[in-house]
Amino acid sequence: MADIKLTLVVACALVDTDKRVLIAQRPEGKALAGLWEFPGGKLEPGERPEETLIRELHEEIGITVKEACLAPLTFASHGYDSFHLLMPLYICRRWEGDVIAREGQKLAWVRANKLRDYPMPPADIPLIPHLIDLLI
Ligand code: 9L3
Ligand code: MG
Repeated sequence: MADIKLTLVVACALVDTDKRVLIAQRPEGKALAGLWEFPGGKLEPGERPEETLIRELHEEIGITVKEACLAPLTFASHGYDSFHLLMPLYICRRWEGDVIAREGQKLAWVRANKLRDYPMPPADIPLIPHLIDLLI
């Protein structure tokens, strides 16, 4: 089998006190524009997944998260033509600061059993049942 590029991305289910989950719409001009995703992004060289998530959550939605408040929940995996995406999903219920769309993206707080109403990238869709089991 030919070598295939493995891309590591980390994502977070941010859960509020009403058990709603934050999703963000990918902006125009980016890959998968218009689809709704659990916030996160690619690991930079040398980063641990938790460090990536803390950085991305601050960059994208302005919040400060302590590493102890990030708990791993499951993994997503999806094979594209030119790379394989592996994406751990963390859950976070405590953070500091207000959630704000720092990149102009649309944000939505959604109950886990309504997440299927939002078109998502293929890697994110199989994560929904895990969130339903946990939160509904
Ligand atoms: N991706 C999929 N679901 C997510 C995230 C955060 C990312 N919840 C995919 C989209 C891109 C790749 O991972 O193919 C890298 O994401 P970005 O760096 O373009 O945000
Ligand atoms: Mg991102």
